Amino acid sequence: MLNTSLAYIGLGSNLEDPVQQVEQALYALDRLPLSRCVGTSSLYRSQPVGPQDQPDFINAVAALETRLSPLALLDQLQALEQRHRRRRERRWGPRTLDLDMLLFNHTDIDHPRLRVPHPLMHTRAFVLGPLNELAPHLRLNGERLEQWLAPLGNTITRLDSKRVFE
Ligand code: ROI
Repeated sequence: MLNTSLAYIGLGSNLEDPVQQVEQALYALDRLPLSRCVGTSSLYRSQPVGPQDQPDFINAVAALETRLSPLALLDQLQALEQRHRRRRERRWGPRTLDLDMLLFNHTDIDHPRLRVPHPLMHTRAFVLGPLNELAPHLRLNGERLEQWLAPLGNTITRLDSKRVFE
């Protein structure tokens, strides 16, 4: 594809068969307009960060080649969340599908609807772990992902299944 950007998308679910929610969303990302999935991490299980009175999460990260603008991609991600019957209820509560734009090329975006790099990604093992599997060369603020991961402890478990788009 010409004029493509590379975006990294974080996926998370802890309701209604989370493994299936995440696997279906990985396929759906590959079918977004002007986009294709060029890499996916394994799936990872972890305890909830934030309120503990909710089920464990399944997380993954996908690399998406896209000709969409960042905001057009955000619209597509939010529409996909809606198709997974996501209801925005309490803050940091359980959800059927959460899609976060983590990175978009090397662009910094500070828009009322969208901040990229995702402002909390360097504090979250459930994002950094799968991202490091998929793109170990990436750096955040000049530091390798492993260096951001080290102080966070070993809080995520990799599952066996893996989806690849080629
Ligand atoms: N905790 C984990 N482990 N994984 C998530 O995807 C996740 N998403 C969230 C909150 C509720 C902050 N905690 C999470 O939105």
